[in-house]
Amino acid sequence: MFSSAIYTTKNFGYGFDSTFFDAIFFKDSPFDSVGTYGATVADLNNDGYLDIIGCAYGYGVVMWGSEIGYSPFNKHEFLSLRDCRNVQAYDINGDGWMDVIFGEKAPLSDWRNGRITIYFNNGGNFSESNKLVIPSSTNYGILVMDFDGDGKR
Ligand SMILES: [Ca+2]
Ligand SMILES: [Ca+2]
Repeated sequence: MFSSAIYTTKNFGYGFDSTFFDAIFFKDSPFDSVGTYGATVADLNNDGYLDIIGCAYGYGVVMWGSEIGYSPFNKHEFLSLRDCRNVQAYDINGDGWMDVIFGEKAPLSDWRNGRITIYFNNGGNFSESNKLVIPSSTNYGILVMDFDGDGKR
């Protein structure tokens, strides 16, 4: 029995995605939603079903989409993230597989010690040995774009 639930809200044209999620419960208790921060959607394993990537309780989670929707038993967790606050999906290295970029909050005792962690997508799989960690201050939002117009982000 799942108590996981996903609520969608239509975006009326002033946001980035045609659909965004205003609340996502990643775990078995509805109270866990208090730990959920940023979330986005992308088809990470190129199977035609949108996957949900989010920050829940400080770590990152991918909920794999499938023909039956989403299940708390069909997910990938990024447990080494420190205090994940936001996430974006973008194909950083241009290999046709969406990579995920997490923004992590710095501890209160050291506000300069936040991080941005990029997990590179290896054929729909993510691993701790295939990531890039960029030091940062606390970041609550990430925007990936082509700043210099060379076709690379
Ligand atoms: Ca998918
Ligand atoms: Ca990629």
